[in-house]
Amino acid sequence: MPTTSTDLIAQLERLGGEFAAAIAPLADEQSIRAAQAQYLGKKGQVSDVMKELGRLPPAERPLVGQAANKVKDTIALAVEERLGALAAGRRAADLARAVDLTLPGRPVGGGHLHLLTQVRLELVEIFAEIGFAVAEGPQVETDWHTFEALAIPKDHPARDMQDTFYVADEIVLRTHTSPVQLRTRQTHTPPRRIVAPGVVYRRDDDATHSPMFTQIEGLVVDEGVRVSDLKGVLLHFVNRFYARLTGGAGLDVRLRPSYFPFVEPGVEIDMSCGFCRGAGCRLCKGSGWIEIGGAGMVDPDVFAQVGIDSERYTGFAFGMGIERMAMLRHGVNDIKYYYEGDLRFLDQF
Ligand code: FA5
Repeated sequence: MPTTSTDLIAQLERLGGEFAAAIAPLADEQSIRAAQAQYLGKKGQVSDVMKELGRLPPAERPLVGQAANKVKDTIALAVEERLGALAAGRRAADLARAVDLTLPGRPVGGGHLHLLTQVRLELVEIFAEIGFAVAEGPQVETDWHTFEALAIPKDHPARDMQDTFYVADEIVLRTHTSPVQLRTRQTHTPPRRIVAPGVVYRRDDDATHSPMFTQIEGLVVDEGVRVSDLKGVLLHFVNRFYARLTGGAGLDVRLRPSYFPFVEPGVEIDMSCGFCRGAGCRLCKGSGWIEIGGAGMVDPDVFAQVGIDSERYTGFAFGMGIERMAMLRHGVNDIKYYYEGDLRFLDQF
């Protein structure tokens, strides 16, 4: 008997009707997709019916094509509905599972501030207690602010002490926080007391030196500021910062003549060793003193650079390494521990 379009349409409609029943017992996506392929795939039952299309008079073919499209839609819809029903079933089962609301919660491991951040905030607080405000400056800095205006011209040997990363011709990664002194003096008239904590960069790398580290700069400009004021501020600082280590026993500060081009006189700051109370130990190399930074009275020429009257105003500045201060207080023996992100180290603080 010749195939008619009515036969083919009936077969297609039957397939569409069968499909939903065929997948009703299937309980996972993989078998549902396999069933879908059995109907709609290249060798599937719908394709088998469509192979007969060629035997029909051309005028009847579009009707069968339409019926085939309808079947495909019916099957796709049935797949979607079945998968949706399975997902809803899973959700309901999850919700139905007994939940004991009285059980204590699982502890969530909280983070905390990095040791260097903790120390930086603490330093700022200690200086704030005696009237210092916080100032900031850019890490990518001009050569002028970093060196020239601090009396360190291009051929000055002091540039060798701070091996520099250059970003462009006259632009550097600041090698110290001292440029913030200048920026503050440019924007604020005296009297002024600031601390400037921040990241600095040098071509340096060993157990106590890192190419990126943090310093805290201090600057006081006022009438009648003297070296004894500098020493008083430093004494306040070391005794507050290291109090936990020394159990409150007083630490001393010693200013040793040194050279920084932008201060006169320049000094190296030493504090008495908190570990051996000055008796001499491995940490202080037997000397009883530990170096913590540089300082000095601001050179009148440097004041002149930013238009401050050095007949009327005097000032002091200091700069200390934050990593080094934290190493001393917390017994950290390699500067790299700060930057490696190892939780076994970080979680101790
Ligand atoms: C200076 O940087 C001067 N700007 C300090 C200063 C400020 C002097 C104001 C006078 C007036 P110095 O290069 O010594 O000085 O560095 C200060 C401190 O930074 C050092 O004592 C040390 O604690 C720390 N430091 C220096 N280089 C490194 C480094 N590569 N890694 C870690 N800490 C460092």
